Amino acid sequence: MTRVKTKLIAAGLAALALASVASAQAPAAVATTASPTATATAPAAGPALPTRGAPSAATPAKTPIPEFYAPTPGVGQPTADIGLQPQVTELGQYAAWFHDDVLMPIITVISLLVLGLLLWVAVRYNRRANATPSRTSHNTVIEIIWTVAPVLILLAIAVPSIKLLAAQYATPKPDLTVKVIGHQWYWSYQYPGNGDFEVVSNILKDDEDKAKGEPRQLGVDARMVVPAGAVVKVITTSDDVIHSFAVPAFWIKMDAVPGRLNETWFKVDRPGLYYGQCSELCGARHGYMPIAVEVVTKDQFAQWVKANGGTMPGTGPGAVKPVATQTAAATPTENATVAAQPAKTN
Ligand SMILES: [Cu+2]
Repeated sequence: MTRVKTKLIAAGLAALALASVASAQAPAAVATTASPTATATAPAAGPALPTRGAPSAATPAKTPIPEFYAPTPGVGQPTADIGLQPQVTELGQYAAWFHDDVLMPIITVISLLVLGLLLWVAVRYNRRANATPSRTSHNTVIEIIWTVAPVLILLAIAVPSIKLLAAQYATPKPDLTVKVIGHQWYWSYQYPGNGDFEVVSNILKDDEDKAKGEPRQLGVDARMVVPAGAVVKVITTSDDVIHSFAVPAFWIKMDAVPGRLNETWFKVDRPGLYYGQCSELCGARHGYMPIAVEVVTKDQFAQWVKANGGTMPGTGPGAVKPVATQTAAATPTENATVAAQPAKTN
């Protein structure tokens, strides 16, 4: 054990020494770059290094990508009020009711009851007020009450709670699937059913937010767009570390884990702009990868898909072509199998 300890201490000391060497060298490096010769050659040094998340800025869009809605104050973004954001999905409304009208009253009543009991005991049964205490050690009635009452309360909470949990994980037949990919530190959205185009979404600068009237640090250069009234299946995954895709007004939060596909869903009937944020600490710029989901009408959605170079299912050439090739390729094989089977069984 002592040998291991000594080794650990030695390793620690070595690391410290290395760190101090590195910090001592750092100012020297800065001084070199700041020297007049370096400054003079700097403009001819070559193209700037590409930054991660730059592709959206680098690829010029052919058609301007339309944006349909401005943010509504108090909806789909944080407010100064205590409590949940106004919910715009059915599940969110159920969850808000459960929180506000079931859990909060139960919690309040229990807290007040316990506080009352404590005060009662402290006042009525202290040494001065009750000099000769009772020797009671059992009381069947009270013991049954304090066992059964919590069980009933827990059951009353468990039923709506499990119902909500189950509904969150039971995606109805989706009208649209969006694959959400977390990156350090931006989001990208793929639309596999619409020609598989991808939207890369980066945070806006403060002055850009101001100019567009978007809440600070929540505006993005390319929004995730979905049609109103459609069941949207969201598949989350990640490019690097664990992120979490969360939009509070939709009551959704799903981890985006590298190498894994997670699933959640939402259906919003009211068109508008709703914001969220990455909700899993993912590194230095975790706080700067906002989510902006724009819920639009079906026509607006088709327009947006077209502007991104995608196709609507069943309309564009991209949608028809694979189906036709598939049928052509599949039919002879299927026929062959069907024809071969009776021969084999006989
Ligand atoms: Cu993140």
